[in-house]
Order: sequence, then structure tokens, then C-alpha cells
Amino acid sequence: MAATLYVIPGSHPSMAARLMLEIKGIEYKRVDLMPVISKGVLKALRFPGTTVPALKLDGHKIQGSVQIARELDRLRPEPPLLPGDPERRTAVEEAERWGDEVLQGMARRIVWNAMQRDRPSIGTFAQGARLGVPTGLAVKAAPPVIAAAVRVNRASDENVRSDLAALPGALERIDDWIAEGVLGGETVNAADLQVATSVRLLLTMDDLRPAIEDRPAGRLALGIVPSFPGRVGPVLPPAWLQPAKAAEAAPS
Ligand SMILES: N[C@@H](CCC(=O)N[C@@H](CS)C(=O)NCC(=O)O)C(=O)O
Repeated sequence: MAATLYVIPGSHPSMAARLMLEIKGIEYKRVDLMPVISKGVLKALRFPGTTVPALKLDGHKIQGSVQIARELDRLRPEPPLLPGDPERRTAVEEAERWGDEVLQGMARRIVWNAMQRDRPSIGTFAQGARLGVPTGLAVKAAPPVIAAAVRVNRASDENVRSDLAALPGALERIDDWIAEGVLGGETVNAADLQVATSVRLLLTMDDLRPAIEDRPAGRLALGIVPSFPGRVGPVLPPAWLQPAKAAEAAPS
């Protein structure tokens, strides 16, 4: 199988796709793209959409972390990313959908907003990446990239403040799924990958790590994604962090 995976360094669904390929034992070439500029590259490569992860597999183009999971299960069924039992499968698909449609965007908005306040941190996400330009140069070009990413991802102060208010509920939901065995079971499933990579991205933030790392959701993320680049300093307004801090003080 000839596989090329297009990613953005520090992109959480890109990390999910990388782990899927590793779990399936499929060797692949990774191409690192700069955020925002990635859109033009993917268009030029004639992918149907403009987001990463984007996978070229034996000439076929597959885009989106959920779609990649399904296609990999179809082409290489073992080990499966979804359980065979229909009831368990439905539960895993629901957690995966929520991870893709809700949690992923929440994590993305929070981190871009924080990066806007700690611009040099963008360089820490490029560790181990091959962007085609020296990391120092990429960091110098970062301010307009960050501004565009904040705009494109709607990472406004208003949205991020409400994301942070919703975060304790989201973490509780993940802890509950772990307790029910939907997430964090013996074998890593598609929902584990979807959810753990978003939580892992949030763990790169000094503002949030203490509220996350010692709870089941945090342990799941660190177990499934032990290595993830990036570190954002404590930059968010303390008032925005109150809900997360309250949840940290009173663990469930
Ligand atoms: N839910 C989709 C969305 C992926 C997505 O939005 N990826 C972001 C990076 S995390 C992206 O490509 N953004 C475009 C950009 O930053 O230019 C998936 O899981 O594949």
C-alpha cells in the first residue's frame, strides 16, 4: 500500500490519522504543511476539501479523520477501529462523532486563541516537523498565520470563553465514557483516537494541564498519545479559567 499523509504539525485530527496508520501497520510518508497555507496545497493536490488530515492511499484521496478511520477498516480490517458488537459499535460511533464535531473544534479554538497571546509557542508545535523552511523562519512568519487561523476557526474571545465554560462538562462526558468502557478499553478504537488527541492538544496548555492531567480523560490522552509537540504558556485571562479551576478543585 502506498500511503502519503498530509498533516499540520500539532493538528490533533492529523495525529489521530497517524496513529490509525500505525495501528493498522501501514507504512506511510508524512508531509507537514503550514497552517492556512495548507488549504492552497490541498487544493493544488486536488483533494476535495481543504483540511488535514488528508490521505493519499494507492492513488485514492481520503480526507477527514472519521472517513480515514472507515476507509482503513475497509481496506485493512485487522485490527478493527470499531467493535464488531452492534451495540458497542453504536456507542463508539456516537463518542467518535461528538469528538469530531464538538470536542475537536473546542480544543482547536482554545489553542489558537491562546497561541495568539503567546506567539512564539507556535514554534514548539513544529518540533520534529519538516516544513521545508527553517523553524525559526516559520515562526517569524507566524503572526499573520495565527491571525488568519483565529479568524478561519472562529477562535474569538467570546467563543473561547464559552468553550472554556463548557470544558468541565466535556471532560466529565469523557470520564463517563471511560467508566462505561466505551473509551479506554483493551484495544484502541476510533473514538479513543478522536477524543484522546483533542484532550492531548489541550494538555499542551499550561493554563489547562493541571485541570486535566490527573483525571481519567487526561490519563487516556497521555496513554494513547504519549508524544505530542507543543507548549503554550499561561496566557488566558484568569476569569475565563474559573470553570476549569473549579472542576480541578472538585474532581468527580
Ligand atoms: N473534523 C475534520 C476537520 C479537520 C480540520 O479542521 N483540520 C484543521 C487542522 S486541526 C485544518 O486543516 N485547518 C485548516 C487550516 O488550519 O488551514 C477532521 O477530523 O478531519
